[in-house]
Formats: sequence, structure tokens, C-alpha cells
Amino acid sequence: MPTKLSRRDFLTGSLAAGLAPLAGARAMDSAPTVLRIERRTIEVNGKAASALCVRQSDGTPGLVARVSQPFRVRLENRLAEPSLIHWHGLTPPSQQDGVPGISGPAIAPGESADFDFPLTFGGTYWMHSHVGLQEQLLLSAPLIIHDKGARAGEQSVIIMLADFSFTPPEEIYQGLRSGAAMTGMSHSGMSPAEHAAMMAANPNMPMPTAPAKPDLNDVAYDAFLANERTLADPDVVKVEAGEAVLLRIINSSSMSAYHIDLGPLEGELIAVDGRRIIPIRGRSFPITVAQRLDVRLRIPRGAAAYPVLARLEGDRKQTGVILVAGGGAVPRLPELAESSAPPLTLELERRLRAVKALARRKADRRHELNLTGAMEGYQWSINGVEWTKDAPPLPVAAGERVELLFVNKTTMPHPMHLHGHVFQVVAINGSRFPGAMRDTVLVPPATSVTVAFDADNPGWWALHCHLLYHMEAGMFTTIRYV
Ligand SMILES: [Cu+2]
Repeated sequence: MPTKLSRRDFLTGSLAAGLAPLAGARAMDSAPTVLRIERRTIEVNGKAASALCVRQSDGTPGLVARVSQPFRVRLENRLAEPSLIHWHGLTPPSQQDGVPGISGPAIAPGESADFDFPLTFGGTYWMHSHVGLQEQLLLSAPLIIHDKGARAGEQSVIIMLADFSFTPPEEIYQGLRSGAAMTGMSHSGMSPAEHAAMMAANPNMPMPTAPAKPDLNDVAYDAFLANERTLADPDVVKVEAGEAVLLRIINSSSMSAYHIDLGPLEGELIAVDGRRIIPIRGRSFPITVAQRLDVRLRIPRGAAAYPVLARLEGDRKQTGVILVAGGGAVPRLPELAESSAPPLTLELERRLRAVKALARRKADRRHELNLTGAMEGYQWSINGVEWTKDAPPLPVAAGERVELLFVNKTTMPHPMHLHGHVFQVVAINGSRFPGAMRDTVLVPPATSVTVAFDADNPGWWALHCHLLYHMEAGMFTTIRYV
């Protein structure tokens, strides 16, 4: 969230207010799972890098839970700075949503906070920091909730996508704000800092002319990761020939959207953002920032390897994992595809149909949210307002059916995310259809998307673009009701 919050929002000392009390009162219950927010060193392109993580004491990243059990977690902050984790896609009481300054304070260094709420649905979710730019340092992890719908014995393969830079996120952001990484220049291979230096040296250098196509990928990343590896040394997952596999694909990238490319295999998309859809078969599926895709594959008989690629939109860069059955040879795949992948569209979104849709009902209230901004100065806003804590929340009343109309007035796509609720996509450019249930929807440039939700979880909730630096710049607002 925007760091315009004052330091006073980061309370120090005891447990974060408003969270569940300690376990003493429920000795009969199971102990909470401890998740630690920690700093660690990873290796990318053969170079060491400092990153963050949220993992269990045995090193397992994130959490696998069951729909029949409560979500009971003790979150320990082992960083030297405040931190907090948002449970993306879950619908906890608002004080446990993990957004500092809105749901509650961040956790001070060395302190912990407890979370305890019922899990009422299963699916593929994720967790990530909502503090400053920590998410760019890979402070995210899978959050899988098993439900009765899962097929017994089916192998599930988590594929976590991320964009990675050796440049510190604050420097990336400053580069964007100072116009150093303007669109059209992001493919030069220079880091924003290098760009800033070059621009300072050549203040009269002409800016490139704006492309007619959408503005994409305005951060020049050093690597695109799938399960923290690049295609130079990919994650190789053993699968059983002749058996089904469920891919749980999570796009934890800060700024990057992809086409999932199954190669020769045809898959069945069975859920988006953790929620079941009427299955759709295909070999390629789009995934924007913060979304998830559940894709069921049938591995053919015989020994072979099957790459699952994520191709960066508007670019030749790609990442991915390799599924290997029966001792098949692992192929070496290039990190640059032969051709650029196209920008994401809503062509698939239009065809998605929820298995469990919202009840048919007329909207009680509509809010129009113009997604506004300018590349100059990297300004991003909603209805022309860059969010501050003083910005009034959108009015909503408990029990209402609410519709949000997102109108993208900019040349960049914006993945819009609502906290604490699941919405249904109900219109694209004014043409209505009963679409998928989601928590994050892509709004491409010059496009409008309408989503509907039931105001059934009172509190103060974030509603924002999930591109990290757009959110930081102020493309963020809230809804609030009691
Ligand atoms: Cu955005």
C-alpha cells in the first residue's frame, strides 16, 4: 500500500490490536501454524541476492490448509523493519486482512501477531506483504486450501511466478517517478538507475514517441522466476505417466503478466482465483498480476518431458517449470522465445462462467471508478485522486449488492483487486454476462469492466491496482461499512 502512511501507523510493542487473542483460552484447539517473515539469500542468474520470505519453521514456504479447519496462524516478524502479510483472496474479519493502517498495524521487528478465522471455501490463494515495496523482494508464498472437491490422490504442482530485479525496489520506484524508465525504453536492458544516470547526463535527449499499442512492462527486470528459478536451471517436477496433474499457478509478480503455455498438452482450466468455473480446454491461458489459474492436465503414457511456460506479455522473455514423466530427458529451453507474446486480452474472461455464481439480483448501488494517471511523473490514481489516508472510502451498506464499474482511461492495463470479498465479473465494455467469481480482474487500456459483489463482510477494505508501483503511486482506494 502507499507509504504515505505516517510512522505512527506502525505501532511497536505488543501484539497487533484487533487480532485474535492468544491461545490460552482454547487449550483444546490445535496449536497455530507458525509463519516467519525472514530475510534470506537466493541465487538468480548465478548471482547472490538478498530477498525476503514467509515460511514455516521447517522451511516450507506458505501454508496448505483445509476448508474444514480454522485458519490459525502465528505470524512472526524476524525482519529489522515492520512487516505484515495479506491473505490474498481469503475473506477474514477485516482486522485480520493484513493491510497496515487499514486492517491494523504492521508487526514491529521481533514481534508476532495471531490470526484465527474460519475457512469457508477451498482453492488456490497466496499470501504477500502489503507493506511498502516488500512484495518485490519476493515476500510472498502459496496459500492452498484443500476442499472436498479435490480429487483424492491427484498430484498438485504449484507454479509460483515472480519478476526479479537486482535493483532495490525503492530505486526502481524512484526511477519510475523521475521518468527514467519511460515506456518504450524499458527494453534497452538498462536498469532504471542506469537510465536515471543516463538521463541526468543527457537532459536534452528526445523521449521516444509513444507506441500505439498498450504500454507494458515499464520495469526492466533482470529475471522472471517460476518457483524461484529461471529456465537456465528450471524447477523439474516428477509426474506420473498416464495420470492427472493439477497445476496451481500463482502470479506473485509485482508488475508482470503472462500467457501460460502448455506446449503440446491440452489442459482444462477448472478454477480462476481459487473459484471453480465451468471447465475450459486449451493450451494457453492468460494470467495477470495476483491472479491464479488451476489447470488440470492428463500426462500422456510413456517417458517424456512437458514444459509449462509463462510467456511475458508484449515481450519475448519466458520462464517456466518442466514436468517429467518416466525418466524423460529434460530439454534446455531458451529464456527468449522466437517471437513476442501478445498483450493480455479479455477474450478468455468473456467465456468464463462460475460454477457457483452470485444469486441473481439487481444492484443496490453502483460506483464508477475511473482508472486514471499519466506516465509523466508516474502518477496513478482512481477518479483522479492519488490515495492518502484522508481519502474518503467509497460508501457501501451491509447487505447491499454492489457493482463496481472500472473504466481504464490510461494506456496501461490495471489488475484491480478487492479485499475481503469475492466478486463476479458481470460486464465488459457494457456487454453483460454471468462471468467468473474472482478477487482480481484485468482492466485493459480503453476498456471497462463491471464486477458485482455482496457487501457481506463489514469493515474497512482495500481496493487497488495490483501493479505494485501503481499502488504505491496511489491507484488505491477503500470501501468501508459496518
Ligand atoms: Cu495499475
